[in-house]
Amino acid sequence: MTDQPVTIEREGDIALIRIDNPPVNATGQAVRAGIKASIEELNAEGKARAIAIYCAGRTFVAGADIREFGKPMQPPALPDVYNTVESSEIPVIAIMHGTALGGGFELGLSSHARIGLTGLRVGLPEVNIGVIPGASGTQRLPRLAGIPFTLDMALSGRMVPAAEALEHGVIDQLVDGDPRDVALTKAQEVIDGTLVTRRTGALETTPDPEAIATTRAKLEKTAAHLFAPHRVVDAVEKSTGPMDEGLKFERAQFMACMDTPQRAGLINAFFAERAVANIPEKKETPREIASVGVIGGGTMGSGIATSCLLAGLPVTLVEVAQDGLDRGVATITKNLQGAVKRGKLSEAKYDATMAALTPTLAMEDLAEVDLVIEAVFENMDVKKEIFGKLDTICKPGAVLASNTSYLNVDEIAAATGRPQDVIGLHFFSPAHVMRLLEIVVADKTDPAVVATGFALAKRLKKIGVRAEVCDGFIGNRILAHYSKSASYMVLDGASPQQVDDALEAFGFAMGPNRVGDLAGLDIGWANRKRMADQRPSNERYAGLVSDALCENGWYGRKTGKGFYVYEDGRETGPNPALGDILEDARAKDGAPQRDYTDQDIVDRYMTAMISEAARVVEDGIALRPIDVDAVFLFGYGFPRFRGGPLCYADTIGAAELIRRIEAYAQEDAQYWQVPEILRRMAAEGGTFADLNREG
Ligand code: T1G
Repeated sequence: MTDQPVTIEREGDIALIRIDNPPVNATGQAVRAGIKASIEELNAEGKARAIAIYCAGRTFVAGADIREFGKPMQPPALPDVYNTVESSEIPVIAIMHGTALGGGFELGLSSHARIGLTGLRVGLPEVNIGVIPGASGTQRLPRLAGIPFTLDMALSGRMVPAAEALEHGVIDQLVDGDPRDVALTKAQEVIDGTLVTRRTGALETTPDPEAIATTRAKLEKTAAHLFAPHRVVDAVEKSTGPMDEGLKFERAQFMACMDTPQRAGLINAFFAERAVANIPEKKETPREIASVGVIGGGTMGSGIATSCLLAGLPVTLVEVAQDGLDRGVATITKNLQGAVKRGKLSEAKYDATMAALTPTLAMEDLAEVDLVIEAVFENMDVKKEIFGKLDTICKPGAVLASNTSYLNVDEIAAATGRPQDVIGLHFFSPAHVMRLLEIVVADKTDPAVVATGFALAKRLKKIGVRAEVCDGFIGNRILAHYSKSASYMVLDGASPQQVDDALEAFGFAMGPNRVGDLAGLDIGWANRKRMADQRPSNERYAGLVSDALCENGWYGRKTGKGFYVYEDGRETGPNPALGDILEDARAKDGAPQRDYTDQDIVDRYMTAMISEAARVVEDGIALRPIDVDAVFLFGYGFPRFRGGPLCYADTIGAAELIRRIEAYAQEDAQYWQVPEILRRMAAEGGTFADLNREG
């Protein structure tokens, strides 16, 4: 923050109000106070005949300062500032460039005319962070552009390109030029009378009860579990009445949203995406990655290759046999054609992107690539053999990465004479769609190679999260723990469908049994067999039901049956054989049967997830709680409005979490153990959010 983020520049009859508050000119307290004081000063002086507000830097005001959210608001409140702008006797125009979002767009709406610069995008993204436009957006935009367009903008949160904004009368002109130059020119036009100005508040909103009703009905289906979207509709509906009443109503709805855990969760999700880039190695210079080799043309390898090709990186795809190579190329082709359909890749670029793929059966063809990503099946011996060969083939300084999802990257690195060049790059399937990339740092990984992993994540438009080596790194280690709690509840008497439905009502896109059916129950089955000799003898076996399904060849969707039956890709109901399988498994397990409410299911499942997530932070596998939140938000379908497992943990509190774990431990002391970090938190009254601030 510069010491004077808002300054007045006087040029004859023109007054410019310049906002300079990097990085995005957010309306922090000093900016709010500066805008209000400047308008008041200029009106008191009575000399200027036109005022133009513009911003320094890469964008016009991009919104309120969301770092202030959840803290006591320091006056002046943004609505008061913008009422001062609108009621200025001297005409005020806004010169908007970059991304004029939220409170920034509302500053424009409160001005008496809006000039967009080429490349401008406007938006009301507040609903994405759990609130509603709180500084007149729901009252002024309908007056300019109507209720339907306002509902579209405020409920989608999308960025509207300048041409569309001009078409809807949201901006008055769209011009080229430097913000300050345009500010002077347009202010002069106001004085000359060639640029007409008007107060938005003086306009009337055209009522549209049908749009309101249709939108309400749609939100009941798509956003029943969310709070803010419904408040948007209520506030926009009020814009057909007197402005002061509408503004008061809007403020009340905004403050109600501010108090919700959903706002805290969505803000955490917003910052999680950015906080994870704050790593110890961030000052290191990444190695140049201009070409990539991918070993393995299976689901993961072809997904990774697709992701690199879409980022403009040439890829050499290596397989051991022609049929595997052909399958890989076919999958990549299908993925890229899908990208064209989804508008992620232009038709024109499709051919060039495909041409950047070099399929080969010779690993020697990787001699000159800057980065190799191994994506073969999860067998340590096979990986060691591959890395041993890469050591002899690849040029010095090439980064050698494994896409392993849980194996020890230190061991893989030890198979080479260059462990400093080895790193884990754990992609999530489908690799060209899922945004998460776990970047696994082995003991000897060079810090520059870690920075290279993060630079690659950015290039691939993924969210890189730093992880240390352990079985399953961050996400899969925690998943391996909490997924047992779901299996235990089924053995205790809950039906798989009740577990799934309860967790989907909590906000998960899919319950754990449906996820198992989707991914393939045989994967977990193989894992349990792999880990059998490492399983503690006193651990309650969680695989009885799933093993029985697999022994019948019921792996889930891919075999038409798993926990559920699938016909033409659609789930038609629970597997009819489940009754006998459950009876037999429960008899073998021997635990007393019990009834679970949906809340019990959520509490146990989330407490299990939180306890292992806490241990992952405690063990230093993840840098901070917010890194674990990012893993689950962007890799495991965790409900965004809850902010991530450890953000959600703060809504429960350490003391209550300990109480729950100790109560559950009465049934199974091996599985339910209180993490030390929770005990310290309870003793100090701390939260995971505190640890993020320390991290
Ligand atoms: N407040 C505080 N910091 C912000 C911020 C904001 N609104 N927006 C971005 N930053 C920080 C961000 O954390 C990062 O910090 C740096 O700026 C660059 O951001 C009353 C109540 C503007 C499109 O929701 O969509 O107005 O990590 O990495 O990719 O009705 O940031 O460098 O320390 O994202 O070029 C409404 C949110 C707020 C906009 C730029 N506005 N921001 O993207 O850079 S609520 C928003 C964005 C509101 C009113 C209501 C994007 C961007 P650091 P970045 P980018």
